Amino acid sequence: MKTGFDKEVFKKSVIYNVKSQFRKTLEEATPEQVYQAVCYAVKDVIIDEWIATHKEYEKQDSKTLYYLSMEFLMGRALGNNIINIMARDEIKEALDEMGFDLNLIEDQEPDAALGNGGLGRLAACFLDSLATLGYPAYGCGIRYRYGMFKQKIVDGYQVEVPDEWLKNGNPFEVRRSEYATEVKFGGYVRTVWENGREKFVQEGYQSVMAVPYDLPVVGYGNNVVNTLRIWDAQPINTFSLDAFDRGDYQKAVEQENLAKNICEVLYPNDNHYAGKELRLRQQYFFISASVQRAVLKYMEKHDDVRKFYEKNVFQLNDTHPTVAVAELMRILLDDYGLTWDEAWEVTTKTCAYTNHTIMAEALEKWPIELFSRLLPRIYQIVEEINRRFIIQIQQKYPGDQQKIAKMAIIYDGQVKMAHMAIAGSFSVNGVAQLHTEILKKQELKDFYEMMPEKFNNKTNGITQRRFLLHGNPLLADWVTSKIGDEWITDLSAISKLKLYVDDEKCQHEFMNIKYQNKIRLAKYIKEHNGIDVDPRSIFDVQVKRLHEYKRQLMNILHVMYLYNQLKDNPEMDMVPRTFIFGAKAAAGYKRAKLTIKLINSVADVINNDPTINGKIKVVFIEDYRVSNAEIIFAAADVSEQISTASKEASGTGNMKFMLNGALTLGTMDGANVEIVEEVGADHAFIFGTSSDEIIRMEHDRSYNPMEIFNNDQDIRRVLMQLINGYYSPQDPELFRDIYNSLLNTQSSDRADTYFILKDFKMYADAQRRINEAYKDEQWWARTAMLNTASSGKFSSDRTIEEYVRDIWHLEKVKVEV
Ligand code: F58
Repeated sequence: MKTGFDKEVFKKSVIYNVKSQFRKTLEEATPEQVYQAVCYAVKDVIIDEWIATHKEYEKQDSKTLYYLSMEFLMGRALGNNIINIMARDEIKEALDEMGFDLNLIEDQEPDAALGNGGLGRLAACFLDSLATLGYPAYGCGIRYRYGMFKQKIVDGYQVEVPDEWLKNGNPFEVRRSEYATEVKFGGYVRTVWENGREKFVQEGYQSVMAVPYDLPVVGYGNNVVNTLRIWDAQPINTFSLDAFDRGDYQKAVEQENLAKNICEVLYPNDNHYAGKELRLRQQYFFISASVQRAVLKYMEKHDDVRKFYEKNVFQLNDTHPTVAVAELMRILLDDYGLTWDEAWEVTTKTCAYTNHTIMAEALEKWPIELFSRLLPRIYQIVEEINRRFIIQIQQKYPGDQQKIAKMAIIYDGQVKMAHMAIAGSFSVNGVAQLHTEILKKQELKDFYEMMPEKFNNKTNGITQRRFLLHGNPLLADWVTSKIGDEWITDLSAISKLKLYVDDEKCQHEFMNIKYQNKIRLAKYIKEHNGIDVDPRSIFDVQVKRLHEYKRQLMNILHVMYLYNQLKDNPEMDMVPRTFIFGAKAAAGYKRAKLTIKLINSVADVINNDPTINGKIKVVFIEDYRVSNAEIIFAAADVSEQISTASKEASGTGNMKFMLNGALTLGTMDGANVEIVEEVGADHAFIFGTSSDEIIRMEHDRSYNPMEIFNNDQDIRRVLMQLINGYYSPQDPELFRDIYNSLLNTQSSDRADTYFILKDFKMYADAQRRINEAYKDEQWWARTAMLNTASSGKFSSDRTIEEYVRDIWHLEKVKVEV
């Protein structure tokens, strides 16, 4: 237990901050201002540890990880920071005494939503674990002015509202203008001869200043504070008379606009890449700045850049940061004069790549024209990397043109980022066992055959500090009262709960906590949706980004099917069920948005039908995000993880539900496979076509959903309701596109691309099994507890230790203050 927190000093600090920041007394201050003042008071505590941590890193000359990622989905900082400095109770008390409720103060904070979904949240969990385990690490990303849009539901439709998360400033950030770095775009490359050597100079370029803002990443109870460094873009010279005088008016305006645009907004696509020039600019912007800084920092204390990799490792979070391979090459070649072979050795010993998806539409490919125009020097380097890589392929597979076609970095007029990431890295990892196997056997088969030693698996994880300790305080306290608090920093210890799963009193306590959390969520739903839900009903939850492969459609079709059954047979024996959805659809993803409308339309009809006695309720929670996710996971009975097998690389929501005692209803996909392995097949509801079978049907195109439609009247009835106005009387054609997607072969797409009809009856059967199982209260309580008790593997602490052991080779640092 950490000591040294002084409640009285803290109170004075809050009062002082309200005064100095807002010229107000505590009584006059708005809740938002009190929130800010509390943050500044907490920051005071953090700052000393932050400084001490970096002093220690320097002293030990530790190897440093740079986790390069376009996305960090951090959520709120205050509550998490308070927990991690181990001052939650004291701060709660202090605020109580001052007449404030900590929960309400926390609610003032906007989520830092600098990410889309799983990939961005994984990065945030990793930072939490790295700090808690005491590993020297930076997160490097972009300080988007607008994060993930806020979702409003208007008349059942998603409306995107800009996320002005920085409107009132960010109390925890520190602007580090002393580390501002120039990043160059465009122009051309001139070759000059200097001391008998070819030199490459980029000329006629436009540039921006990258200015870093540092955010503290507080480790749990260990005085370690790491840094999330997010870069902002500023014009090199603000639009100035100077330039105007020199006739450079146009250039000055352009540079100003360039800087304004780069960090404006996060691209809100999940599992789909936007081939936009601005996106590539964003990528190069934060990578160039981060890599330049990393090299400069290293050279401050070392003299041989050839040994850079001994003290630094870059983890590429998907292909988005892959330009780091070429940027590091550029710096080593052009700024430090290394030979190609020397530079390549350093680069390939520094970079490691994580793959997060096998979805073809997520694989980044840039047209050569765009790439070479925007990054002329980088493109030259990529060409040379490609040339040499092709020679390697030819040596290994003489005369095999196919191999070159499939593996080249530049091919068909495009630069293929995944291929460059693999060629330029010493490690390539998938994010769950099944996913890694599919990479090796299917998607990246040729690469795996050529360089098997690079491939490895790192099953994802989540931080229990946010998703249990912070999100579910009732359960967290209960767990601690049973088995001590070791689980907070070593989740494997949570297995000690297994001792209690047969203890009836414990079962009651566990389910009572679940019930309290369901009341909390019901209250949230009432406040935000105006819908009454019964906390005694089964809370069946699917929250995640909206994507066809995740099959929210199958879920809502099943609700329609169940409703039909109930209408036919009102006496049907069924435990009341609340189907809860939460999902953002990419702004341009029409079918996903229509699915949201369908869910809301079905909800309207069912929730307002008095004849079913409230046996089914359907709720779509608006603006699903990290902060309300914490409340949702804590309250779930059933965790819907129903992706088409092979498509969900891992999933991480599945782990958050499990930790909070929900039972998984899922396909054998992603990390579900490992969840079932841990908890046992009898304690989850597994259904559906296997990934092997799906992959086989994709190849032989043998699947025909029309057969199912013709032979199954329940399914036919549900699908007909999509086009006969049952849920959209004013516009019967409204859901035609969804109907078509399941049955009609349009253009190149196969009908029912994601095998919804194929799996539907198996899904309905699994749902029936849940209905029966829930009636056995004791079985359910035991199984729910067993899920929590079996979730130890899914801590991001475990994941990070595996990355450290196999890839990063970092050393733990101890910090005393
Ligand atoms: C997700 N990918 C995977 N991508 O879908 C999920 O299975 C996995 O658990 C998670 O990564 C963490 O490994 C994902 O979230 C994106 O959001 C990208 C954003 C940028 C454009 C391409 C998709």
